[in-house]
Amino acid sequence: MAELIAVQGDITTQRVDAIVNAANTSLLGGGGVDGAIHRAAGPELLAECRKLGGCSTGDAKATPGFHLPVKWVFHAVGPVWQGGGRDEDDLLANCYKRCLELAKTHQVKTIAFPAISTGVYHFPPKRAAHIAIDTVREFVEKSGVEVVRFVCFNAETLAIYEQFLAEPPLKPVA
Ligand code: AR6
Repeated sequence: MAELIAVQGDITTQRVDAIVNAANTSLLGGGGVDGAIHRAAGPELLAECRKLGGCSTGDAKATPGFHLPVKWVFHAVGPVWQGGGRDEDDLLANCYKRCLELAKTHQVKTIAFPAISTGVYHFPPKRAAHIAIDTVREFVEKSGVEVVRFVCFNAETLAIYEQFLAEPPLKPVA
């Protein structure tokens, strides 16, 4: 059984095989997690991202971690919250699913996720945490990932994740 844990901290200092970036469709950097990851990885990351030709919302693409203490960065593009009627839930879930598929491809055993879309994209944090945890629970075993770390930037987000992780899964875990 994979271990799912929540911690408070900065995703750029996590020592895991892969960290996930909350990117935008250009994949050319931004603020928040994206800015922090690009600063810590160095300019090689932007050069590599330029080769990827952008990324659709709900999808994710992999690059090396360069100066980060990780082998991989999975750049996921979460949806901008527009009230919930624009397929935002499914697009957010797909980010987590795609990252676990990339983890399988690259034989990643430990991965850290930020709370995708809950910053400047304004996805409601509790709703986003439920989707993150449910989706990871659904796909983690087939991905081969052994440890999933949800990295929360503040104590409020950590409290939400800790509460939801303590609840039994809605769907039985395969
Ligand atoms: N480590 C972990 N979590 C962080 C960090 C960090 N270093 N910095 C911020 N957070 P956001 P989004 C939290 O805005 O909503 C960028 O400009 C933050 O508190 O980074 O998906 C991209 O280029 C929040 O809970 O991502 C896109 O244009 C969460 O990470 C856009 O923002 C996500 O906040 C993506 O917006």
